[in-house]
Amino acid sequence: MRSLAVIPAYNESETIGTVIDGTEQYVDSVVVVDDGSTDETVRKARDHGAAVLKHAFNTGVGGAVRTGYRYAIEQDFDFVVQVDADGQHDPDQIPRLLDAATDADMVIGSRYLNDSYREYSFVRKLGIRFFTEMVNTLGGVEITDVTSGFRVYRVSALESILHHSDKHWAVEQTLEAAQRDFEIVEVSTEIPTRGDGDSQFTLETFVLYPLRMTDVALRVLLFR
Ligand SMILES: Nc1nc2c(ncn2[C@@H]2O[C@H](COP(=O)(O)OP(=O)(O)OP(=O)(O)O)[C@@H](O)[C@H]2O)c(=O)[nH]1
Ligand SMILES: [Mg+2]
Repeated sequence: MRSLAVIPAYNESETIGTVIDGTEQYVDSVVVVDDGSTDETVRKARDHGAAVLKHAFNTGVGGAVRTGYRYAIEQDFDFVVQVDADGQHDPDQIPRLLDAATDADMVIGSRYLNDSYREYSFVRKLGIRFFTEMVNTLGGVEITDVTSGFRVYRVSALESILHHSDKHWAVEQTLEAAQRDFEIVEVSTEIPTRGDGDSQFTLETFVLYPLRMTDVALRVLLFR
């Protein structure tokens, strides 16, 4: 069984090295998907021994992880471990996620199965709860943290759920998996709030979030 860590990264030069160092011990290969960074992210990733796939311009987290999934499919890996480059995901939890993947197609590291969700802002928590409920209701599953990016996938399952959205990938992908009756399990992982760098959540993202999510849900339900 070969595992590949996919690390989406956009201007994360402060943290990328530590994340790679922590991750590589638990997987067979590490690929950083550089999403058009303008800082030292690519050089640091290479210095720390990761393979780097570069987007010519910034696409958003969804676009970055999709590039990583395609690479995993092309290179015949069995499992993908998805880890953020900003240091919010503790690589030492990877073995627990991989263990859970023995009997599952998708493993989500949930901050709602411990107290770490409490650190997030009210609006952020509201968003997470809303979209988690949406996926649970529409997909007939019972998960607690649909927007978590700390995940493991069975690559054979990934092929049929490749999301289309560049920004709000998690809802689309998880709903698709739920509708196909893929086995989705969650593992409790502490996910502290971001330390360094800029978040994908800008004011614009917050305002457009509900519209984009509704769009994504309709697309999955009606057209896929
Ligand atoms: N901000 C941002 N991150 C990106 C982008 N493309 C890839 N990423 C990477 O995707 C991962 C998740 O992005 P984050 O901004 O940390 O999203 P988040 O963890 O949901 O939000 P925070 O809790 O505010 O950090 C990080 O490793 C980013 O470096 C992008 O266009 N914008
Ligand atoms: Mg983050």
